[in-house]
Amino acid sequence: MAGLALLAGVCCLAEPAETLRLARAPGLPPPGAAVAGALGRPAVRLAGDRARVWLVRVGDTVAVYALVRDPTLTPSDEIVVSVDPAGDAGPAPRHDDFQWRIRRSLDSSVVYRGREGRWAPPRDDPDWRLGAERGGGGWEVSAVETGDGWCLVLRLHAAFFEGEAGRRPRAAFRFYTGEADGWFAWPGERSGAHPSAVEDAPDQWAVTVSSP
Ligand SMILES: [Ca+2]
Repeated sequence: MAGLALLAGVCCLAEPAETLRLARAPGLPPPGAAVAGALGRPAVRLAGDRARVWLVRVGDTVAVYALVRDPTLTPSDEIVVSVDPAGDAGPAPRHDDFQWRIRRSLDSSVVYRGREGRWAPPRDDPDWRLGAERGGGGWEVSAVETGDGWCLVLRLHAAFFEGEAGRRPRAAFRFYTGEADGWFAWPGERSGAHPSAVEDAPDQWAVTVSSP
């Protein structure tokens, strides 16, 4: 029986990760509703296209585009982009892991780094907010209203997506529209857990694959 239980455990651990397509593009369009036409097929689409994500590389930049249909602006509207640059897929955030918790009101956004299994804000200051800044070390954020929602572009230096020791980097996304049914996470949340649980578990994130 112990052998069977062990086998079942191995079976679940071996479940393949989702893949996230990193596309090449001739240029980076400005944020707005038009990105859907400019960038073609999204890498991620959620809840009947209520939320879409594209991951695009141009030169030394990898840009995350997210387009959300959310007509009602609330202070808690947010898009969370989590990246595991080394692709070591820890069960909890590690030192190489980054998380951008971007609010629709950009000033309220927070950038976290993994530290000893948790997400730590800059200088470990729980009151840290982006304020008037729009970037930091190797990243830059912009967002616009689209009429029926908003569009985010997070430009990252390609070093965030180089991987390490043959491992591909991983990433995950989570959206919140301020409504009770407005939580969307990708990859899928752990069964029975809140959609936000996946952003604390790099081993649940999608493996990036570059398309030619
Ligand atoms: Ca909203």
